[in-house]
Amino acid sequence: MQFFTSPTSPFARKAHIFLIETGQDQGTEFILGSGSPLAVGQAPIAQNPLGKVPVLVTDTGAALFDSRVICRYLDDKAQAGLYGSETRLWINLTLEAMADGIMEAVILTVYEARLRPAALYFSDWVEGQLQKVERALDRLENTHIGDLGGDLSAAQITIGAALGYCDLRMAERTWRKSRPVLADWYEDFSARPAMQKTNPAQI
Ligand SMILES: N[C@@H](CCC(=O)N[C@@H](CS)C(=O)NCC(=O)O)C(=O)O
Repeated sequence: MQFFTSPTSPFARKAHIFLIETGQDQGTEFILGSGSPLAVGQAPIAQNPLGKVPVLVTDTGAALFDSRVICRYLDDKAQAGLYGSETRLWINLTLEAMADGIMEAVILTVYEARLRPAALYFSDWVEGQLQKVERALDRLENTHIGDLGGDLSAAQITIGAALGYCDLRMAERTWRKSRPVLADWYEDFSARPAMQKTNPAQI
């Protein structure tokens, strides 16, 4: 398989953790490729016309995106059961959607600061994106810690990748301060070798 990735992309990190945790990283070719809406750069546009990473090209040549499709594929291929069934399935999918939403909101603030001309920087809009993140983190702290327990799951991996991205891009918001239970959970989860190996601070 080929995996198009970028070291700082939280979506790519999520899929990379799935690759490692399902034992499919060995033998997979990792190809760096990222761009932005303003400059395609090394983005894998031949494989994904949207120009986004991650993309997984399977052994039969199918280009899979986005990260949710890739993660489901890897789970299915390895029969890893990371999504579970019945009630667990819907919890895992919902928490994956919440994690993706956190990542999307933070990325939008990064693009706003990096790509938009300074004179057009829209601070209220940025704050609105960060409020989405704050609300989602509160929901995790107050409602979903129980859902993050037990055997390794898609919910754990995706929330782990999202919290890692909060540390990378919005550290000044000190998300741990009012969320001690989530912070403890994340500290434990971060010790997993797959989290360590994909930590953007160490790549
Ligand atoms: N929904 C997509 C989001 C992927 C995404 O936004 N990737 C970013 C990097 S974190 C990207 O490649 N952006 C380039 C662009 O928007 O042109 C997924 O889950 O994979």
